[in-house]
Amino acid sequence: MIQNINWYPGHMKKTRELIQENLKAVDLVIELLDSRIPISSRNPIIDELVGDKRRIVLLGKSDLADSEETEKWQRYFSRKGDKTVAIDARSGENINRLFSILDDVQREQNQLRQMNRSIRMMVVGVPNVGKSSLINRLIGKKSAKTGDKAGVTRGKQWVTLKNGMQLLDTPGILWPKFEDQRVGLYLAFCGSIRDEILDTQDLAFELIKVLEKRYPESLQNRYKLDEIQEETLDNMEAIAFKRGFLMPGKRIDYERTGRTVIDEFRSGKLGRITLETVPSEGEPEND
Ligand SMILES: Nc1nc2c(ncn2[C@@H]2O[C@H](COP(=O)(O)OP(=O)(O)OP(=O)(O)O)[C@@H](O)[C@H]2O)c(=O)[nH]1
Ligand SMILES: [Mg+2]
Repeated sequence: MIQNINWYPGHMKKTRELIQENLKAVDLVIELLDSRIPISSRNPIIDELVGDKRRIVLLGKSDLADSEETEKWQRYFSRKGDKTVAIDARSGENINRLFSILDDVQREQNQLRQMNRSIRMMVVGVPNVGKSSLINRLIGKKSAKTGDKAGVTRGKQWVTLKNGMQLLDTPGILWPKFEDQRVGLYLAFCGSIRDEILDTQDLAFELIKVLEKRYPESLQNRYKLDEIQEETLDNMEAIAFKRGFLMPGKRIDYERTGRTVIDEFRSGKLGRITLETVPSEGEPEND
């Protein structure tokens, strides 16, 4: 049930330890967020973990998000002082922009330290946000694993990026922190929580409810609905009828309807959708 989405305190502790340990070995942290839910996909402990380390904020899966909203988010994070780039690891969009920022950081660091070496970095983010896809993009085809590096804790695997920089090859999974139920829901919508622990029908119901408010026209167009009705259940049933998701006796197949809406949202078939908008006065505007 939706009410029971939860995280395990043990995960959080392990993550914290792992990231803290790995942080010692890097100059820079690449924080990967989901463009559709930049607040919910951001683990609040990251600020504390990263401390004074340089950080680049990436708005990932930007191809699935509303580009106007993504631009607003970019400005929001830039105002907070972090270099921010919206990327699409599938097409490689803006990866070059990221590389040029990495160059700048390396130049700065080398000037500061009066040295000349490649910067080292790690990628952190919630499950399924696209960490591995990003890392593969950064590595490109020609790179090779470099194995342990002298002076770095044994066992850590480094990979060399296209531009010669070093990246820790185990992405830091930040287990989501559910400050409220909404955060859990939004992470579930976007696939950061294992579907096995979720109830498809409930989840879809909640997603439709959010879409009714934020993107009614997307729902209406995709499912050819005559209108958006007041009650979410009515809209869900209308979707089922339009798609013919009925069981013997004309009973509605809620499971299949729910699965379809969730899958079509996640794959972008419902259009480019951003669920969380930039907060105006400190608080996220959620619906
Ligand atoms: N549309 C779109 N899909 C993406 C993008 N980046 C990753 N994906 C997809 O998102 C899913 C998860 O990507 P991964 O790179 O495995 O994510 P991860 O963060 O490494 O996931 P975990 O290792 O499970 O934590 C895959 O189906 C990817 O194809 C993107 O920029 N756009
Ligand atoms: Mg991965």
